[in-house]
Amino acid sequence: MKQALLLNMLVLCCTASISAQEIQTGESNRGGTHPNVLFIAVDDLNHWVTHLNRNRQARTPNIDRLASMGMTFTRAYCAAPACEPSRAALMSGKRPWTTGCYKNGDSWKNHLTEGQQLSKQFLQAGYYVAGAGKIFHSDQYFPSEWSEYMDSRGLYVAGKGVEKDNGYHLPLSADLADDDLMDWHTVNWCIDKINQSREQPFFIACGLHKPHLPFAVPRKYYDAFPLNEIELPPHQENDLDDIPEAGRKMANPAGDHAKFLKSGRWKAAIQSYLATCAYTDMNIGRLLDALEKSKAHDNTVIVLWGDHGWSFGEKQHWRKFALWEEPTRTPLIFVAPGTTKAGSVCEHPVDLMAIYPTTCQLAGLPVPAHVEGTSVVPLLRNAIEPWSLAAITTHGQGNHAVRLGPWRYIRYADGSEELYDHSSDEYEWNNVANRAQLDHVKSDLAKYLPQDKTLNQK
Ligand SMILES: [Ca+2]
Ligand SMILES: [Ca+2]
Repeated sequence: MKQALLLNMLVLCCTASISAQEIQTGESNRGGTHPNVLFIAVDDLNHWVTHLNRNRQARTPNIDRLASMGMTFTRAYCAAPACEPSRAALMSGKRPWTTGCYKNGDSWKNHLTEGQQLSKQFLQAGYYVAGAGKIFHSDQYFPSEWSEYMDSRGLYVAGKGVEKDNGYHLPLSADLADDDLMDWHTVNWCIDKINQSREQPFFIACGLHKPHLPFAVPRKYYDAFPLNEIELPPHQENDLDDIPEAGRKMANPAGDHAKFLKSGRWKAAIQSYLATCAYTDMNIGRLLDALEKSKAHDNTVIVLWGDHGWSFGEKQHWRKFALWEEPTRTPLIFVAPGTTKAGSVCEHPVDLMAIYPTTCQLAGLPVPAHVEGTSVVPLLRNAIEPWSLAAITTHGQGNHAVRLGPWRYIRYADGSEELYDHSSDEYEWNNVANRAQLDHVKSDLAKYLPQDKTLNQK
């Protein structure tokens, strides 16, 4: 095993100028070149975590604990507001407009090149690379890109006895135990891998399925959020009036929103999401506790991300699948011993394309040429480092949002636009795209969109 590692590392040295003397194992390496990596992917976790202050009802002490160990990004955005394209972009390092994987159903394996994904980069460098749960859409993966992957047969993604499309609340007739959900076992499996003794450093990817629908978790998590205390998110009933047709179509007010107004269960849905996030937070806490007790505790880079945001009736929109702040923003936390300071906060907008190159750089690995994102290691060292890169989100061919400084600029495939100024409008209620004096802002932000004009049209 050691020989294979050294051989891999020597091959790597030719391209990355890493000397063989620098190769150390995950257990003994303190602040060395190749730390372990704990990579935590959370499905459908929006910015309702306590430390981001978007929703004061949120209770996520363990995610907040992780944030306090390193740097949290307060303005982190997905590359695409849906599971499949978001994860395909993040893990491949290539944007939707490069791969053509734009939406759920665009079978990601047909759009990516086997051998290019982030985990493979660590495998090639001699790491032990383990995956569990949902890293890519539908828990699929290329077996050649992992040392091993958790066998999830017999486990219940939605919860034992819960229908996959059960929706927004635990059925009144049912109850669940913590271990009736797959995430419990995913975390157990990852803890086992953290504690196994081996010569190489590890890259362990823990893909949690919650808080994705159905919002069904053990009843005790609901008890922490009494329904009569639940508050609706800030919203305006006429918010869509200044939004172009393409945006109103994405909002789809006649869909989920009309149903919730009719059923009167808007607050119940929010209660259920908060409860489901609390279950997820509990699992993340177990993972962190195990890491802290392990030999890897002081030499492990931790990255946590959600694959996109979630709307709860803002703009009469529900779920992801749109280009505004709520469906695109997600937690992003890096803990990197020797690089990040405990409790640091970065307010520059960044997108999740940064994860591939940043994780490689923190681990002392080369960043492959195909990777389109930019490493945020300079920001991890200094949160107020000048930063001129924008965060970009794409939803279907030709529809993009650009986030830079206080601005969000949306341009749809038909050329229609929205512009929001977060310095005075953090909920994006006032579309100022038609103000002539802001034309220069729109044209500055449009420069970040694909230069090939066919990619900006449908
Ligand atoms: Ca998702
Ligand atoms: Ca509006």
